[in-house]
Amino acid sequence: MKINDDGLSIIIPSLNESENIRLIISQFKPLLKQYDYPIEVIIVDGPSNKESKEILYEVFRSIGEEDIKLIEMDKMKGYGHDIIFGVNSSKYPNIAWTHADMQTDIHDVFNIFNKHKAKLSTSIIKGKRRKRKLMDSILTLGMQFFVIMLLRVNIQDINAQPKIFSRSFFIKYISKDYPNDFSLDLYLLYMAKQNNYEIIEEPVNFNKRLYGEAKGGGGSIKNRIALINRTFKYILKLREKIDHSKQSEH
Ligand SMILES: Nc1nc2c(ncn2[C@@H]2O[C@H](COP(=O)(O)OP(=O)(O)OP(=O)(O)O)[C@@H](O)[C@H]2O)c(=O)[nH]1
Ligand SMILES: [Mg+2]
Repeated sequence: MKINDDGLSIIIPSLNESENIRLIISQFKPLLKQYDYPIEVIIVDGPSNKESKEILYEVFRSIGEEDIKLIEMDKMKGYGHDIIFGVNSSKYPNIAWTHADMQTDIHDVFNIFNKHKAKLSTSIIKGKRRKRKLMDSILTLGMQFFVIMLLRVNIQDINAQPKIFSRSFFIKYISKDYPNDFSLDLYLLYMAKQNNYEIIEEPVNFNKRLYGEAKGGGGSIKNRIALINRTFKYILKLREKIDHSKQSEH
């Protein structure tokens, strides 16, 4: 049936997002029935702190919406692990992930999907953040440089949200071997490039975090250094994997 070919599963990882959860759910709710395709939203919550869990339960008690689901992780397994767990629990042929930090406008997920959904059999779609702080843009460009030098692919603004892709791409290239941490976004885009998928970028605004704390590369200098360190290690690991597979081809 045509309508189900367009269905969209949206996975949202969250960890200690406190009031952001209330905001994100209240923004999603009116949008779920607004389009002519089915939508499900899956929040995958890590072992969040007490304050965040209380808000989460309060929101879900009064949600009255079966298309918004909650999955809770009892242990800290990582951003990548939790997103993939959410994807594996989802049902529609098109998949998106975005963040619960309210820095990416959730309308972007739908606007971008609506505009490009016909191209998902050969493309991955992602946001590209505009109007960022100079320091953040430099960090992003630095990462892009290392990726070009070491992996020989040009991927821009790796951590911009949302990411949108088909389930067939996920099953073929992502589901079997993925990083459990914040490198998942890089892995997704790298696998797209490696397998000749086009990466389509759409400009998105990137807002300031109002609640909760950054766990990835944003916020403090310490976070940024940790992100550079982690990403660099992961790029080297990916490179080793490529060298290894090239050797075994010969
Ligand atoms: N389920 C789950 N969610 C996570 C985990 N780590 C981070 N998140 C969520 O993943 C998203 C991205 O994390 P952020 O803390 O915003 O990291 P970031 O975007 O690199 O940092 P900023 O640029 O400051 O926002 C947010 O929605 C987090 O709540 C985790 O281990 N498990
Ligand atoms: Mg964030």
